[in-house]
Amino acid sequence: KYQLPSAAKPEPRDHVDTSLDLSSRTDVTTSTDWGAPILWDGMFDPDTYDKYHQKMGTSVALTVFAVGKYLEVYLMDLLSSAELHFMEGLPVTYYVFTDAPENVPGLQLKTGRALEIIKIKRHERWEDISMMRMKTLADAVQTRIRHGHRYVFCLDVDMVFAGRFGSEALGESVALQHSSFYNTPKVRYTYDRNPKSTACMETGDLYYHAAVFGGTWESVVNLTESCHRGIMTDKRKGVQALWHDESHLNKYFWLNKPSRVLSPEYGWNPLNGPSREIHVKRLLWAEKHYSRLRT
Ligand code: 2GW
Ligand code: MN
Repeated sequence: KYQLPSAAKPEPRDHVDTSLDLSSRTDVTTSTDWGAPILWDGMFDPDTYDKYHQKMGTSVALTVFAVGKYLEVYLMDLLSSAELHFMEGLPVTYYVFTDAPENVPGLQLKTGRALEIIKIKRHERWEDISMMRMKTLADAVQTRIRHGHRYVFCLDVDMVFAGRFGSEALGESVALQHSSFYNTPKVRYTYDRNPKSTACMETGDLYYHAAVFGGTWESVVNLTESCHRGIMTDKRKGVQALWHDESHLNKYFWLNKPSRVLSPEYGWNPLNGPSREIHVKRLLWAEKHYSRLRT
């Protein structure tokens, strides 16, 4: 049901890849075992990517789920910060999936940018709110997003942009290295280890954060459908993977190697404290307001 690892290769069509300088950073790992770049500040010239994608007419979709209290608590900060930092200079459509479209705040968008609201049902269990995003995304990308956008980025809503998150991040299949694990030994990675779950894995490459993933619309369909199949197989057996959709995402990227990996600059947890390797914070975890969210 999952594609074989051999099906994964670094994106060959993305000619601007040759403008990455993997040796410009010696303090961090800049490439994976299979040759995918891990993007760190200093490895690329932002203008090269912007000019290339402007010439190509690249258009990007950003999807986000804001169900229940997450709408009022997080959505506005994410979207307004995205206006400043996400794919600046390229056409972008935000797809907001929510159970309460009437509560989506009005927002003045820049030229070339649009917001679409898709009404969804609210799942009873919070694990399902998170996991069922995979199914909703698979459907939405195939029925509408793919017609207007070559690339899709799928984000958690509890995030805030703080620096450039630009066209250098675009690629065939894009994963984010989890900021809590980029410096830790593999044995500490919190993969699902339950043999009863389809997400189970004994070993892996990196630990990826499900808060950000993306790529071409075709690869996002492949990812979201594969993860959803795994989630549903588990459900039929009464099993739930340790970190829900994130466990399935890690299994997927183990079997289908990403062509591009984003360093933790693209998903930094401010509670991690200062780190010498992090020169730019591009996207931050927002604060967890548990008292407001889980009541
Ligand atoms: C989630 C947990 C508990 C209570 C409510 C919710 C909830 C999530 C909600 O009420 N409304 C809602 O819209 N969500 C959406 O699911 C929202 O987009 C949110 O960003 C996403 C994932 O939930 P979140 O951000 O609270 O979970 P994290 O930050 O611990 O996320 C990691 O682990 C998750 C699985 O447990 C996912 O894999 C997620 O992608 C990871 O970043
Ligand atoms: Mn989150």
